Amino acid sequence: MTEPSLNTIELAFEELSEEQMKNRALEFNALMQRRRTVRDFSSREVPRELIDICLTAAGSAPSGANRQPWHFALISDPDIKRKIRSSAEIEEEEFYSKRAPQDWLDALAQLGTDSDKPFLEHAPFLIVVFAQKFVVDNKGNKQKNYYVTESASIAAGLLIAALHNAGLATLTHTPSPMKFLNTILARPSTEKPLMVIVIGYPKEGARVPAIQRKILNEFVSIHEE
Ligand code: IYR
Repeated sequence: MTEPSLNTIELAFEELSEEQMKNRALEFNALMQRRRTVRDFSSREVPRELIDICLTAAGSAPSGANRQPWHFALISDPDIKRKIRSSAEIEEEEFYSKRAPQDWLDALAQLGTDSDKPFLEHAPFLIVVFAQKFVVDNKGNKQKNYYVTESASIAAGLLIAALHNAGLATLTHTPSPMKFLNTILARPSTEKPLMVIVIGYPKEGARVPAIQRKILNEFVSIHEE
């Protein structure tokens, strides 16, 4: 029995037959296996409503103490996109020419990435995912959040899946360091930028690296009775 003081509502659990469960699992897996990170974006417009729906889905993520410690900055303004591109390229230039150790550059070789980031300007939407370390209330009191990186990353994962499901292409971009995103987007220093999600349609004829996903037994260990 639940504590009488705890405010609860009935769980809206949808009971499925085993056959339905398997079909849904197979269908979802097939959908997700078709997701690829795209780096060549068309500037073709994307309906704004789709993005709002996918963001709403992302906001359903579980979070530490239900603090929902994420903020998503949705950007389509060309001036802001240009600023983000130019700041990211400065950092990336440093990364590729100086900061990155050789083993990191070797690991990236299969992806064909470099410091040029035209998609930051040309894709119709960018979403910057921020993790809220603290929330400051209107009296100036700092309220701490919990598991902020984990929670905001789960929300970001749901967003990427939702966008893919809606028929859009994404790129998870992580310029490093990312502090410039707080400045450009006027976000408080209590928020840590985690990643930029680039959203749009792929450029016609876009190609992606011929890389493989690990198979199940390469990333799962079984601990059965
Ligand atoms: N942030 C750089 C480098 C980069 C790093 C990793 I790890 C990648 O998976 C891909 C790129 C860039 O965006 O080019």
